[in-house]
Amino acid sequence: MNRLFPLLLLASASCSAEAVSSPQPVYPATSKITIDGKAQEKDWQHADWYALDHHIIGDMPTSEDFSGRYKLLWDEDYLYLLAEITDDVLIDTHPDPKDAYWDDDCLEIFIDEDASGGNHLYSFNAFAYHIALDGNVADFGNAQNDNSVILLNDHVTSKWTRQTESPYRIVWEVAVKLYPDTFNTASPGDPVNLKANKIIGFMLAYCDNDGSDTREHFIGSHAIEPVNGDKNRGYIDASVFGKLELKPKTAW
Ligand SMILES: [Ca+2]
Ligand SMILES: [Ca+2]
Ligand SMILES: [Ca+2]
Ligand SMILES: [Ca+2]
Repeated sequence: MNRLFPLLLLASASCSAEAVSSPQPVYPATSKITIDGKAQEKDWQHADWYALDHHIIGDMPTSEDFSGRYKLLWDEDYLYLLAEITDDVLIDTHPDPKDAYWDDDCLEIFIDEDASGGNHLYSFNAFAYHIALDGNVADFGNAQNDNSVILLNDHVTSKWTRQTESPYRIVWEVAVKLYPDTFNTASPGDPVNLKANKIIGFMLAYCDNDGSDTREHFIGSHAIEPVNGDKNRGYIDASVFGKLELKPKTAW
């Protein structure tokens, strides 16, 4: 066989539209990840950065106003996220964690455990975990109205640290349990055990407010095709998420 053939195949694949939507590889942690808002684990040092730079709502901020990037790892029990966020003003003006949580600064992690895509607004086909600065985790429940916000604090463990001077560089470390679409609040069931080669629907975003009535910027990890000019589709439609592929054990 021509030794160049696999290379040529690879080159042509990298030019195809399919390659653009290739899953992001996520490598397993080789030792315990401690959720302390510090990226001191050697696995974090090895993992690749991904940009958080796709516009969803508002204008594009300057890098001091908001900028962000993230890394991912996994083990049997958790998907781990390390987000490095720069934000000039940190605010949480809605003390009720179920009230307009998207208009406070918050990190939003979208998870579709089976990468099915599709509507998840009032179902658990996928989750939109809004992690507030105080650590509360809010999402819509499965009642068909806007008052169905529930807290899912036991799905997500998080801790952040920051620099003392603005613009603050925040290191936000998160462990997420992945629940299947059979989850419901009456009988939650168990989160799935993660395994190599699993494909997961995933997107990350940051809601940045620095003192306005509503959030000033909403910036995400993946480009979203607008529907009637609206790119804020992640909380409704899991089909706009990207995909992750959990990779087998590595020695880095
Ligand atoms: Ca840590
Ligand atoms: Ca800001
Ligand atoms: Ca799903
Ligand atoms: Ca802010």
